[in-house]
Parts: sequence; structure tokens; C-alpha cells
Amino acid sequence: TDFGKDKFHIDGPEHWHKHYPIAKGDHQSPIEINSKEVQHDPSLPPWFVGYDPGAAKTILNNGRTCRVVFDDTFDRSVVRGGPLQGTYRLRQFHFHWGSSDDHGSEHVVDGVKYAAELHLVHWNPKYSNFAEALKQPDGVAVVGVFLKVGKTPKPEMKRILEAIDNIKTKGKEAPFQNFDPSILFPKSRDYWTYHGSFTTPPCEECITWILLREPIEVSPDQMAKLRSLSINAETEPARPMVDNWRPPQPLKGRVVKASFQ
Ligand code: SG4
Ligand code: ZN
Repeated sequence: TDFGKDKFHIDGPEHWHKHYPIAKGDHQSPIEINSKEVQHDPSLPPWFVGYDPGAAKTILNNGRTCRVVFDDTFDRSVVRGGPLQGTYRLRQFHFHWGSSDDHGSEHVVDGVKYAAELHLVHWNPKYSNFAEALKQPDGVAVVGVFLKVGKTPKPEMKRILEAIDNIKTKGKEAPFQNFDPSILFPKSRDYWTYHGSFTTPPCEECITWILLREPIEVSPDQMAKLRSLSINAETEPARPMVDNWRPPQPLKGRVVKASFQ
């Protein structure tokens, strides 16, 4: 794969900077969160989403992840509050995961790698479109949710995991409608926030990260279902889609803020 474990692979994260110099920039993601070094900021407001289930459009396998895409032609599904100025529009969500339960997340918390990480990608509509937004330091907001493996399946994951059967191989896309992704959130709205980047090339430094402290729990079967996706096209030899995470990048003096004590 292009990611995580194969760090010395010719296309791996260690090599991205040769084509995308910003991959060695000062605001790269993911990072390791060290809870002893984060700064509690009592002035950080709570964050809110208003997601319209009707904005969900399709689910697709792009050979790197599975992604659910939303209509973002107007302020239909938005996140606001927290560290953000104004509202940001939901464009898509996707997951990162590992080949086994002991790794797979991109952000690492006090040395803990979760089995997977959900990213909900939103853009700032004060810029004319997504492509313009990702050239701006305040262009994009990603809400990150950790997935850990436990006994209890997360029923809210069911529709996504069922849809996976229709997009097993690279390039497949299927309708995915009437879905409000806020059903995937944990109970607590506590978060860490910092300024960072996309975790795939070109790794633009345009993201306000809102990382939720509380992980959601999924069952081993549910994790296995994610790993049943393939990075190959239908006619090619089977290669599982696993370890599509980038490892933590240097903090370079950034201070992570916490909304909670
Ligand atoms: C995944 O590869 C998504 O499929 C990409 O979405 C996304 O890139 C990329 O992750 C990086 O996003 O939240 N992990 S991340 O930093 O959203 C973009 C698409 O390629 C630009 C559309
Ligand atoms: Zn991501």
C-alpha cells in the first residue's frame, strides 16, 4: 500500500515530500496527542453539527479508503462552534484503519493507536469552492472520531458496512442516501484541536482538526468488514485495503488545545 506500515515502500509516506514538499512542512497531520502537554482552553466553545440526511449521495471505493460523499452546493450539512469561525460545509467522510486491531488510527493518543479513525471533512464556504478552500489556512475543518474494538457492535455503522458489499473493489460507487453521520458520534463532545494538514498528498496545511476524546466502540466483525475492501480493481489480483494511515508527524512547536480539563 501507499501508507502506514510500508513506510519504506517507494510510494510510502516517507517519500511524499519529494513530489509534495509541504509534506515536511510545519503544520503536518496526523500528530501524537500527549495529554500531559495539551493546553486546556476554558474559552473554547462547544461545537455543533446540523446534518441534513438528504445531503448524503454516494459511497465509493477509491482504492485508498471508502468514502461517503455529500451534496455541498449550499449550507445543507454544517459544523460550527468549537475553534471555528462561522460554519463549514460537510463534503465527505472516510475511514483509516489497520491490518489488526492494535493499530490503524492516524492520530495517536498517549501512545495508543486505535483500530480506526473516522474523518468528516468540511470546508469554509467563505471561499468559492473546495479547491479554493484548501489553499487557505482556515479552509477546512475535519472532525476525527476514533474507533476501538470491543464486544459491542455499533448499530449506527451497519448501513455503511452493508454498503461495503457493493463497493468491494477500486472505482466502485453506489448510491448512499438518507444518512446523518452524526449518529456515529460518541456521547461526549470533548475535543482536542490544533492546526494541521490533510494526511494524504499533497498534504495541504489548511485544516482545523477537531479530534473527539471519546472513541466509539465497534465489534471485531465490524472491523473485519472494513478490511474486506480491496485496493485492486475488479479485474486485478486481490489486495486487501488495510493500513491506509499516515504515521504521526512532528509537532514543530504547535500546542494542542483541549476543550476539557
Ligand atoms: C482520503 O484519502 C479521502 O478519500 C480523500 O478524499 C482525502 O482528501 C484524504 O483522505 C485526506 O483527508 O481527512 N485524512 S484527511 O486529511 O479530502 C481530501 C478525497 O480524495 C482532499 C476526495
Ligand atoms: Zn482521513
